[in-house]
Parts: sequence; C-alpha cells; structure tokens
Amino acid sequence: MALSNLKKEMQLMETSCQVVDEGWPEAWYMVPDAEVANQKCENRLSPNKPVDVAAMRALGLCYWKMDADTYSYPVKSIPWDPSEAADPRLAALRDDRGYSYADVLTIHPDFLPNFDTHVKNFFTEHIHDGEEIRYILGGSGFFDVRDPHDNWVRVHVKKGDLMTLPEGIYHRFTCDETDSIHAMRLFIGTPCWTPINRFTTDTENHPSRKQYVCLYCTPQGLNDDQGETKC
Ligand code: KMT
Ligand code: NI
Repeated sequence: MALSNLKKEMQLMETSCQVVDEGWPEAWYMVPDAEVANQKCENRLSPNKPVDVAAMRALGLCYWKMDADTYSYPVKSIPWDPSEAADPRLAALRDDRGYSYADVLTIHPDFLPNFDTHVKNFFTEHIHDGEEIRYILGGSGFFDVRDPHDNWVRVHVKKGDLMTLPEGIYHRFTCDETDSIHAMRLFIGTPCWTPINRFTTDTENHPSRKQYVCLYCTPQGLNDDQGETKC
C-alpha cells in the first residue's frame, strides 16, 4: 500500500469506528466442562482447535482495536459519561452505536470486595436482553461463548480490546491466571447488569435467545449450505 494510503487508513482508524480483521483476540474451542479443573487456565483442546475471525463474526461478535495507552479512564466502578471520551475512536463508536452509559470495573482480589464470589457469578452461563459491551483497559481474561452446537469458544481478551457479544448469546466470563482485568462496561440506555442464567431460567423461550437463534443458528447462520432463508 502506498504510504499516503496507509496514512489515510490509519487516520480513519483513529477517528472512526471502522472495523478491520486485524488484531482480534485469539480464540479456541475449550475442553468439555467436565474436564475443566481450573476455569482460569486456557483449557484448550489437544491438539488446539483455533477459532478464526470469520467464525467469531458468524457468532455475532464484534471487535474494535482501541488505543488504551494514550487515553485514561476512571479506575473505580463509577458511572462515567461516554460523551466525555477524549479518544476519537471511542467517541465515534459511542455516536454510531448509541452508547449512553459507561463505568469501569477493576476485577482484582485487592480491589474488588468479594472477588471470588464475583468471579464465580461471572462464570455462571447466562444471556442478556441486550448487547454486552466491554472495553479492556488493562489486564486480561476469558469470555466464553457457545457456538450453535453448544460448544464453548474461549476468547482471550486483553488491553485495547473492545468486544461486543450479541443479545441472547450464551456466555460467561472468568479472569485468567493473572487474576487482574480492568474493563469499561458500556450500555445503551439505563444499564441492567442482571444476568438471565441458563438452566435456572427458561432461557430457551426468552425472546432474546429466540432472536439470537434466529439470526445466528439458522442453517444460513451456521453457514453449512442447508438453506437460503434468514428470518
Ligand atoms: C461480565 O458481565 O461478565 C463482566 O462484566 C465481567 C467483567 S468485564 C471484563
Ligand atoms: Ni454477560
């Protein structure tokens, strides 16, 4: 690419929410839950079965690479107005997607009271009736999402990753072995963080789950050429 084009592209990356394939977190299929001795370990299959960007997109995940070095944010879990974003890329995302609320969570044994209980709850499989939007400002952790065949895909998020999980996808979160992650949670409208837990709630009949299945688990969503229709 000519230098001027590269420069233009980099400027566009900085000032807009343009999406690219580069920089996505690494993802892989996990061992079955019965074989998970420590949720904070990678728990890869052997041999490793990677999940590429196209497959992550097919699950409904979205991703933006952010500059978490240049811009700083509050350290506490206090509401923070996304309209104050100094980062033009975050401002563009906010405007494009309508994010109106944000706060910042530091998940670390020294900073989060009842750390173990929180980690246990984050790891309980659930859905939401909206998107889950997380911008990782520091540290790292694992988001696990179910594929349409109910297998776990483990996504290793780290500093600079802004990822969204679509409404209705089965998922869970855990710290990795570093036990430290600092993340911004964004929301459209009045925030609701209450998870709708699978197995203890009739999630299969929840409208958000039905919508997810319709959009991402139909033959077309599965991309296995069994049909043309998409609802
Ligand atoms: C969630 O909803 O599981 C969380 O907020 C986990 C921490 S964000 C990295
Ligand atoms: Ni969640």
